[in-house]
Formats: sequence, C-alpha cells, structure tokens
Amino acid sequence: MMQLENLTTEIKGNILYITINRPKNLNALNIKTIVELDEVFEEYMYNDDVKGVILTGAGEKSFVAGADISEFADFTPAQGKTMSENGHDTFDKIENYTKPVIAAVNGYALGGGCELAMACHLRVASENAIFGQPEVNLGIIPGYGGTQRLVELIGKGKALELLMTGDSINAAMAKELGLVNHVVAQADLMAKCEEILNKIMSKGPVAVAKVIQCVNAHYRGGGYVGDSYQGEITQFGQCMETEDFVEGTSAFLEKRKPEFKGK
Ligand code: CO8
Repeated sequence: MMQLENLTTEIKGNILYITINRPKNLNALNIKTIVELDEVFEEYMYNDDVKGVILTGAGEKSFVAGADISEFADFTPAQGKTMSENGHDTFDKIENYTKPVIAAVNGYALGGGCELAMACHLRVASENAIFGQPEVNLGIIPGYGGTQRLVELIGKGKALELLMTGDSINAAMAKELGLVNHVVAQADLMAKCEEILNKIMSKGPVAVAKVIQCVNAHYRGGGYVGDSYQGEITQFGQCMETEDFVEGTSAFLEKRKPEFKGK
C-alpha cells in the first residue's frame, strides 16, 4: 500500500472510514488525492474485515471544495482530458463498489466534491452542507461525472439549472431535490451514516452487491428496455446459487435472524 499523504483510513466495526485530509485547502481534490482514493478502494475490495465504507472530509467546514484549481489552471486540452479520464475511472470504481459506500457530507461539496458524493451509493449531509457545480464560473464543465450523475439523481431540468447557473444550494434544498438521502445535525452525521450502513451490512452481502450492479446498469446503456432489465434477470437467477440465499430464506421460514456469510 502506498504512503497516504492526503487521506486517512481507519477500520472500526467492519466499516472503513476514509477521510480526505487537506483541510487547509477545504479538502480540494488534487490528482494525488484521487490516486490515493483509487488505491484505498482497490486495497480493501477483497478485505473481509471491511463490509461498508464511509467517505468524508476532514474538519467541520468542507467535504470537498472541488478539484484543486491551482493544479489544473494551466493544463492543455490533452492534460485536461487525461485528468478527467483518470478521475472517471476512480469514481466509477466507487460507484460500482461491491460494498455499500456512504458519503458523509460535512460541509462544502462543490464541483469535484459534489461529483465525488454523487459517485457514492448514498449521501447523508450535515445541516451546514453546501452543494453545487460551479465549474461554469471557471469556464469549464464538470469533469468527474457531474453532467451525468446530477441528471440521474435530480432530473434534467433541475440539473441543467444548477450546471448552467453554477448556483450553490443548501442541505435542505439538496434533500428536497433528491441529491441527498438525509440531512442531520453535524454532531449526528457519523452516527446516522453508521446506522444506515449497519442495517445494509446485516443483509445478504451478495444480494446487496447485485442490487448495486443492477441499479448502475440502468444508467449505463441499459435504459428502460435494454440490457439492464436483462441484467436484473440474470443476477436474480445467480442469487439462487449463493449460500446467503439459502440462509436468508431458511432463517425466514425458521423464524430466526439470518447469519449471512457473503457467499
Ligand atoms: N481548489 C484549490 N484550492 C481551494 C479550492 C479548490 N477547489 N477551494 C478552496 N480552496 C482553498 C482556497 O484557495 C484557500 O486557500 P488559501 O488559504 O491558501 O488562500 C482555502 O482553500 C480556504 O478557502 P477560502 O478562503 O476561499 O474559504 P471561504 O470560506 O472564503 O470560501 C468556498 C469557501 C466558497 C468553498 C471557496 O473556497 C470556493 O469558492 N472554492 C472553490 C469552489 C469551486 O469552484 N470548486 C470547483 C472547482 S472546479 C472542479 O471541481 C472541476 C472538477 C472536475 C475536474 C475535471 C478535470 C478536468
């Protein structure tokens, strides 16, 4: 594992806590931070001690205030494209992670920060959180999936408004739009994320991974009538060959709590 400069990690109660740790820059994502994020998600992919992930930002002011503007200000088109491509790879990895990933949005989630939160499976925000895609203020567009995932989460009309105006919205509005799942006081943020994650982690892990896969397929070329419906059919069938399926249905019929093994 590489030496982590911009992230801290900790495993507690089967949860991997990843904290983006550049508070002086409001946790802005420089390229190294994205590389480290990629490395950490890769590292714990098959680690059985980790059954879920909470991703947050250090301090009480910011989740992630965007890509690090100082780093790409003089980029050529080719460098910009490469940076965007690499970021997409990492964010796709998070979106397709086979274990549930919750963004604990503890403050600013702007630009690449909003995009990072949207790549997670769920988002819980503290009351002070601020969301937005202000890239047009800089003469650029979101390059880490924002033009796609924002539409998926809140719909085309609202997404276009936020993307074209660059306006920021508060946590309450983000909840109203469906951009976040829950809003809580900052002091309760981690506890709320843990409560949701512990509930998900008590379910059949193979089934949870398949839910993630099937839902994501909907947004990747499947659409309403295409492959993603076929994908669900295939995945559903495959559930029947898992031990979790046998345990889950047996436990129900025997009126006891299931003990899933993730197999
Ligand atoms: N990049 C670099 N540094 C940042 C960033 C950022 N995105 N955001 C904040 N910082 C730094 C500030 O420069 C400042 O540093 P210093 O103390 O050395 O001057 C420090 O963090 C604290 O920030 P402020 O003093 O500005 O704090 P305020 O409380 O006054 O303001 C804001 C907070 C409103 C969040 C303000 O900092 C701000 O507007 N930040 C920029 C937000 C933004 O525009 N984000 C989008 C960036 S672009 C992007 O994310 C594109 C993603 C896709 C890239 C794809 C690659 C091609």
